[in-house]
Amino acid sequence: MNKNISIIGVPLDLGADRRGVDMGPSAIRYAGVVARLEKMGLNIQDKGDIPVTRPHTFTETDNHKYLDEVVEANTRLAEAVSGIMEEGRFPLVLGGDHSIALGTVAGVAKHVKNLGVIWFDAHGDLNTGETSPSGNIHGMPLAASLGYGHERLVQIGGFAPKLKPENVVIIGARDLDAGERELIKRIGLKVFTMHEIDKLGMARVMEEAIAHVSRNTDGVHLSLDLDGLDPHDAPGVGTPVIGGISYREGHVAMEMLADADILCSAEFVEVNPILDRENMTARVAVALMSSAFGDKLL
Ligand code: HAR
Ligand code: MN
Ligand code: MN
Ligand code: MN
Repeated sequence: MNKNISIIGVPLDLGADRRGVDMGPSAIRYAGVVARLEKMGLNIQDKGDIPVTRPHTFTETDNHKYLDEVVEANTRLAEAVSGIMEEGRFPLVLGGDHSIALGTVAGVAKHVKNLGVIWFDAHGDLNTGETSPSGNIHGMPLAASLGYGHERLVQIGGFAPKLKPENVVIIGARDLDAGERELIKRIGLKVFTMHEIDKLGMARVMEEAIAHVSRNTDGVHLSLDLDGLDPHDAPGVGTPVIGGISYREGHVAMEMLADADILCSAEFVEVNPILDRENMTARVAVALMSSAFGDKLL
């Protein structure tokens, strides 16, 4: 596993159209991410935050809120992540709303020929402008990375698609819109909903998920939306959905990823300290990161 990690924050909330998640990177740093990972013997470089432009007024383009600003921030992020990959380091991106996956995946996919993705989320993030009930771009990044949706989102980083459907798994889904279900069936996307986690257990789900995403890939990106966890364990998120992944299930999932040694990049998104209790969700994010990087109890 790559022990040289570069952290980059993205204080973006425009993709969620809700204030607070822009403070996610600060909350995660306050929860001690750098010290925790350094203690594990990892070489950590904190590159600070990507500049995000906040508009004076609300804008919407074809059911995409703040399209210009989201594209601008993600274009910058894609360049920064690509630079980190070029240096041979592991990009660890702190969100910010989940629209930042557009930039992270673009930056990573530029350097990994067949990129696998594990997408932990209560949601599918598989909407397009046509199917989105909200116009919020954080509900669209997985679709766009697969090549579906607004051309400006699909083309972030200057190439498309970034991902093949057979190299992607979603874990923890429990709130999928009609258009998302339709796309999942049409392209045959592998989804482990809460039903499979309840029935099989997280360990079995992770065995299958890891086998699926590492079969024909050269590296795997972890995109972890904190709302994939149950709101009891991660209350500081903008769109909580009851009945989610427990802290312990998330923890063992991360340990299994570390043991499989397949990750090339990761992002932890949707931490909203305004809605949180005592920075718990940021602290959960840091704990999950340390497990994903191989922290052991003994
Ligand atoms: N599916 C809904 C939409 O598109 C809700 C998305 C909520 N978003 C996230 N992303 N936090 O996972 O608006
Ligand atoms: Mn999400
Ligand atoms: Mn979500
Ligand atoms: Mn454990």
